Amino acid sequence: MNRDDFPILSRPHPSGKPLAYLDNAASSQRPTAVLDRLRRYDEEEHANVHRGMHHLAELATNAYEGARTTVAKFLNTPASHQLLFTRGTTEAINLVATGYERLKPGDVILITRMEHHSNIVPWQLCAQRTGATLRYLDVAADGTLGYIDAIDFSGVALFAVTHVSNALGTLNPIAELAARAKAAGATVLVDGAQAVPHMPVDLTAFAEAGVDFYAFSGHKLCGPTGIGGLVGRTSLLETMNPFQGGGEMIDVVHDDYSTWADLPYKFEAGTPNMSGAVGLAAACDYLTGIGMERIESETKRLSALAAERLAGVDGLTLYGPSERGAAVSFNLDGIHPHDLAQILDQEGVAIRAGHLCCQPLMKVLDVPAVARASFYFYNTDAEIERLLTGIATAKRIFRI
Ligand code: 7TS
Repeated sequence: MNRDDFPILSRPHPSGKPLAYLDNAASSQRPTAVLDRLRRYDEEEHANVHRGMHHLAELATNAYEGARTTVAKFLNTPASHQLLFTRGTTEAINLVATGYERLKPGDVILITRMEHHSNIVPWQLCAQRTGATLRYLDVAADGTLGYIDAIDFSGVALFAVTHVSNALGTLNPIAELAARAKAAGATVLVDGAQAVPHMPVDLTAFAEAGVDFYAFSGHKLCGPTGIGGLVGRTSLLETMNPFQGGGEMIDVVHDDYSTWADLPYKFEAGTPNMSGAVGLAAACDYLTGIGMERIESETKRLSALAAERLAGVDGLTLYGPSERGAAVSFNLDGIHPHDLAQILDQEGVAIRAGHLCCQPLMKVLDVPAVARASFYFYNTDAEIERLLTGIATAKRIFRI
């Protein structure tokens, strides 16, 4: 679908074979619409935002604030001041984990064993600083969080969970989880890095269900690197400490203390990533043009097809639930995932291998690493067949 919009997908590959890019969970590619918009911003609209009194500063400010409105609308955010631009998901979660000062000794921070390190390590640091206790929710054998009503949220002050697992592809029932956590009095943060690229996300509905913070990255949804965001509940953002100090985020600077600017600027110290925001907005417009429902069904179709084809390979273990997002992880008996990835690269097929920044999950799976193919709407059935052919080649080379 829309493959011709992505120049990089037809670039030559050193193998002499066409590129089959199956590493979209790590980063997606950028369509011409986004590349053109970035170039236009740089050639015609760039200056520093909010500061200048001149024409270009006004154009840059309009482009940056226009981007906020577009991205906020893409996620159906209740109000655009609730969208803070960050470098990505990692920075968004760190912003909450360092600024959310209500945690105290005895409070529980609950996360799950399927989290990416960026939704684990900031909470470890937060627990060490505040004296709160970090607790893990287990992953059931089927790769889900199991029966939601059975989760013990007692004493949980903060619950952080991924919307979609980057390793298992698990689609977590966020509204249900948030409602249960909220009923127990917890603040709820959702890592949306693997969800926003692939499905319509309605943050107004999520906020009503109990989600307080939602983090995402632009580079996984056809946008540039170095830009993403955090959408937060206004009342919490207003009472949280700023993440960084500097220009733009202050109201008045006295000798010994300062007062803060209104939202969202309180959390956007220094010159922001204007071109990144503009590129991200162009990516949102591009995806909206295709339709997020269409994107969701195409990605699910591709990952289901890949899972079905992989399940038929002798000696292959597939991880994750039967209904998945875009990521399909597996291991082949007798071949380390790194070796497999290298052989596939020689066939022009790009996958990811390793712990996928999910070491606690690797312990649950009892493996040091996995191989992962991850899809986006521009992938094809033929690329899945090339993955299968590459796996057959690897088995021949390793004589298994
Ligand atoms: N959360 C999830 C669920 C992710 O998949 C990732 C990146 C992040 C957070 C961090 O996002 P960042 O943009 O701030 O780096 N995931 C991957 C991956 O699966 N392979 O490479 C990066």
